[in-house]
Amino acid sequence: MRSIPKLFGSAATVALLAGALGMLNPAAAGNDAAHAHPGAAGPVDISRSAMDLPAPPAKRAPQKVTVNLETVEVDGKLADGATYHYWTFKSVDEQTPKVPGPFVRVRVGDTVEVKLKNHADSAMNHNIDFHAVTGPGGGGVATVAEPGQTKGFTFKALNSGLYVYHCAVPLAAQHISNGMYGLILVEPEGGLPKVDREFYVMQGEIYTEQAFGSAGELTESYEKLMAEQPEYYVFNGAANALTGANALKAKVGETVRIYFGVGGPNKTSSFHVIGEIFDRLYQEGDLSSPPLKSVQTTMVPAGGAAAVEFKLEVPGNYMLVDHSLSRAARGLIGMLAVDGPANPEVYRAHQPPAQTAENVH
Ligand SMILES: [Cu+2]
Repeated sequence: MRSIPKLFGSAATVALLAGALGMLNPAAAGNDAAHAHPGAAGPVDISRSAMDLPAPPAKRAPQKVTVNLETVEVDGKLADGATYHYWTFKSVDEQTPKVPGPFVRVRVGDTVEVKLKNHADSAMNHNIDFHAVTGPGGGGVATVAEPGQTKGFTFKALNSGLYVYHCAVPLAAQHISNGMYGLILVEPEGGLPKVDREFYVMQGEIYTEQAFGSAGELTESYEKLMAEQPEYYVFNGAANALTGANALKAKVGETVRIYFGVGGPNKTSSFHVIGEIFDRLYQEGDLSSPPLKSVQTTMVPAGGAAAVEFKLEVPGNYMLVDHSLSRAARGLIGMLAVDGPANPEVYRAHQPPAQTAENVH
């Protein structure tokens, strides 16, 4: 059994030794065979695109759906010049593991067959707990898989809603902070209202021994995890991942929906989009009740989710934040870039905008 919490794998030990000997550099770390996923050359781009989610299903009766997932431990890019050893969920047909795990989309009444393979090269046991499941451990009890094993279970999606899934093998907080979380959407009967664009964003915390901004191969800190003092806060797995070329993109006149979840493991998010108002908010991921209207900021607990919708009237860059804003300086910032004609009736500046960081991404 490998269920005993293990905070420092052999690879991390090698890195610590190398660091102590002054040998550590990112290129060397990337070539360490103990770290690399088979076929991966060096640290992978770990951040999942916010646009990477399945299209809404056609209106249909409940049916049987299969969800095929694999757990993979892999070196990924945490920040510019910094890597981290992530633990992840990936779809079996995805080439590269990403954080968060794949967006799973079913409808209420579906019977869902879950298969979870733990990659043979894993050091740890892993499992999966879907908050959409009615049953022991949300499926976690049935899916504890040793490296190389495949486990599974079948559940009926009784409740619509937007739900978190995560690994729950002890120490669950460690598995989650290392990247083992995602969202499952259980569509209500008849589906959700049509929007022009949908996005998938999740918030997480990473507890590194090294201070925020350090270069090289960063390693996890048990003490900081227990003290709930992360060095990094991340949207979609990596610091500042959803900015620049990886920003969310839309056009003036479009309606957008953001599926937002908090993997955590520990912190509640005060989710806010600077310069926008949530026209409709599906609070707590509840898709059965009428949405709230005209909301500025919504609290999303660790292990919780919300969906927000708004129409884009004015072009520009809109920042996604947790309004506990110290976290923005620790990597927790995203951007929605909106193109299109100016709309001076709704918004106009009296002078040209200053070239601040927000305006020049
Ligand atoms: Cu795990």
